[in-house]
Amino acid sequence: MRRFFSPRQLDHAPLQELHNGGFTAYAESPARAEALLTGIGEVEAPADRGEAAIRAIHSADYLDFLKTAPARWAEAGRPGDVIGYVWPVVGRRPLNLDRIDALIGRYSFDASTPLTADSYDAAYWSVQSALAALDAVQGGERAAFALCRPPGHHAGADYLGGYCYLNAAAITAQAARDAGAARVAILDIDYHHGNGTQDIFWERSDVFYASIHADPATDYPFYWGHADERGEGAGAGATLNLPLPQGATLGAFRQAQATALDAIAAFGPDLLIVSFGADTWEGDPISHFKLATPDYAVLAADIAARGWPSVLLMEGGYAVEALGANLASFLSGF
Ligand code: OKP
Ligand code: ZN
Repeated sequence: MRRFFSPRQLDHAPLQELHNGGFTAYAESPARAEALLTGIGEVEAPADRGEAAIRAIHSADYLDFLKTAPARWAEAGRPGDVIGYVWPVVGRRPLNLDRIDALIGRYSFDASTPLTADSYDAAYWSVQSALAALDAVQGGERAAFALCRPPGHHAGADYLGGYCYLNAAAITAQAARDAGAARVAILDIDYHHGNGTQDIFWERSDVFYASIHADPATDYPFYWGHADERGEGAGAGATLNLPLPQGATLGAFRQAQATALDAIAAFGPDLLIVSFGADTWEGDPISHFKLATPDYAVLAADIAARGWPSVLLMEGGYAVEALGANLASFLSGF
């Protein structure tokens, strides 16, 4: 299987994040990518396909914010990376404020996602890796993998959060639509709900979003991913959330994935995009499912058995020592 990654994705390296009330070392580290690479050997660097596909999903003002906020932060005399401390309450007017602290609140939803001078560029190349994988599949490959890092599924059209800045899965789905795929499905099997992807396609019937994740009653991102969220308007029924309790093992996960795959089959996609997270692994430091390394091959085989052309994208996974083996297991099963 062809695999894509750009070394420029390593440049993004926030120092710390706000985690459970204190600052800790940033979990979404460049070391993650290095570890994932050990599991898959040689990778291809993606070509530069430009920003148009990104602009098809993310708003112009948000992209401008991502590029300019680090300089504004420095101009304001702030040390370290851009990080917010005030957020608008839902329903507040989106005032056109100018101060950097107001802007980061407007364009983010948490304090665990610092923005650095290198973040946009690294996220841009993460997206280019995804678009290269899409090109490979459109060129006739059965499946292709992109080592997306930073990840993307928490980023919305105009907000960052959850270590995510640009939503590679959403951008890839839209790029596939624009290239002629009538119906695209996204299967999200990261431990966390992909709130950004859900928001982006919430009212659309042409992109089906199915996610298996930790119950938001107990886990981040809390405000999205409950089972009764099914989409609205034209998108009613085109979102499927399958939350599982902490402690879930392969049996429950595999059954939920079969339910998701059946729903996707009923939808009838021309292309499948998989948001794959290895943070469902039993030893993950910030997550609470109990999948074992060989389980990923089983889950991947179940997906592959459906026969859809598939673009596989990396999302989370924070047990650095196990990432290579878990990714290798997943890709071997496919
Ligand atoms: C990103 B991905 C909990 C802090 C949570 C954010 C987690 C983002 C996960 N105290 N920090 O879905 O793997
Ligand atoms: Zn995750």
